[in-house]
Amino acid sequence: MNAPAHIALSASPRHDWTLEEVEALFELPFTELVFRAAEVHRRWFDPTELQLSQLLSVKTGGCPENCGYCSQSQHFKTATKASKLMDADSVIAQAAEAKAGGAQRFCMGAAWRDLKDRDVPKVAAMISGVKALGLETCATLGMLTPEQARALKAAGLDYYNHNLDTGPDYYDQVVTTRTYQDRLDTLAAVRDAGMSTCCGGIVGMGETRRDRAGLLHQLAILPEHPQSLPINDLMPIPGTPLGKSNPVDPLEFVRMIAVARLVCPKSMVRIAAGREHMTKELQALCFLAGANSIFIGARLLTTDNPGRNADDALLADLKMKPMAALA
Ligand code: SAM
Ligand code: DTB
Ligand code: SF4
Repeated sequence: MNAPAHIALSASPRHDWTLEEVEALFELPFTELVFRAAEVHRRWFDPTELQLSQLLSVKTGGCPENCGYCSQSQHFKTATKASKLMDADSVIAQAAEAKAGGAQRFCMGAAWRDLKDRDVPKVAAMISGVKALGLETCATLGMLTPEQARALKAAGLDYYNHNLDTGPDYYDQVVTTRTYQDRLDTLAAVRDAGMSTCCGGIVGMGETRRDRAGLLHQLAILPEHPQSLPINDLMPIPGTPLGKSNPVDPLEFVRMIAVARLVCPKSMVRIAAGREHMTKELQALCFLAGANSIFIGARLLTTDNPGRNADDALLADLKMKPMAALA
C-alpha cells in the first residue's frame, strides 16, 4: 500500500481522512513516515519544546466500569486500594508542588463511570484552586452531561480528558460497560461547553495495526481535533484481563506517534503512560516523530512514571525545553 505524496502535506488540518488513508500512512517505510511527521511537526510547533502535564488521582479505585486495562475497576482483583475523593485543599497543595516541579498543566483523575451532580461543587473547588495557582487545568472524571461540562468550564477547567482508547472495531474486546458512542457524546458535551479536549488511546492491548489506524481515524474526523492527543503504551496491571498482553514493538509505537502527528497536525501529541519502560532513545525517536508532550512526576494515576531526575536528564541530553507560551 503506497501513501500518495499529497497525503499529509495539505496546508491545514483535514477532517475528511479515510481509514484507508490512515492505514496507508502506517505502511510507509519507517524513515519516510518519521520524516513526513517531523516536517509537519515543524510547521505548527517548535520541535525543541515539550508541553509538561502532571497527573493526580483525586479518587482512586472502586470503579464500576470494566475497562480491561485498568487497575481501578472493581471487576478485577488488583493491588490498587480504593480511596475516597480527596479534599480540595490537599489537591491544591499537590498542584502547587507539581508547579514547583515544572508542570504547566495539572490533570485530576477520578475512577468514576460518570460525574455525579453531588460531586460537582467539590470538583469545582479543586479546579478553581488549581487554576488560581497559574496552572492549566485538566480533569478526567468519566462521562459528563452538557450541564456538568458547562459547570466545570465555569469553575475554570481548560481541558477535559476522555479517551476513545482504541479503534471502534476492537473496542468491545476492551470495555463493555460503556459504548464508543457514549464517549463521543461526552467529547461533544466538552466541546460544546467551550473546553479543549484531551483524547487519545492505548496501544499494546492485542489490537491490530488496523485498530490503531481506526483510533487515529476517529480522532482525525472529529469536528475539532483534540487539542491534546495522549498515546498510552499499556501499563500491564496484574489481575486485569490485559495484564499479560504482549508489549507492542517500540517502532510500532513510534509509527503511532508519527501518524497521530500527521492526521492531527496541530494537536499536542503526548507520550502518555509507558515512558517508565521506554529507553531515552525510543523517547527521542518519538519526539522526532512529532510527540511534544509528556507527563512528568513520579506517578501517573496508580502506576510509576520516570520522575523528575530522569526527565531533567532527558531534556538536558536532548536539549529540549518546556514549551514557552501556553494558550
Ligand atoms: N475514569 C475516567 C475514565 O476512564 O473516563 C478517567 C480516568 S481513566 C484511568 C483515563 C485513561 O487512562 C483511560 O481512558 C485509559 O486510556 C488510560 N489508562 C488507564 N489505565 C491504563 C493503563 N494501565 N495503561 C495505559 N493507559 C491506561
Ligand atoms: C491519559 O491518556 N493517560 C493518563 C491520563 N490520560 C488520565 C492516565 C494513564 C494511566 C496509566 C495507568 C495508571 O497509572 O493507573
Ligand atoms: Fe473506571 Fe476509568 Fe478505569 Fe475505566 S479507565 S475502569 S472508567 S477508572
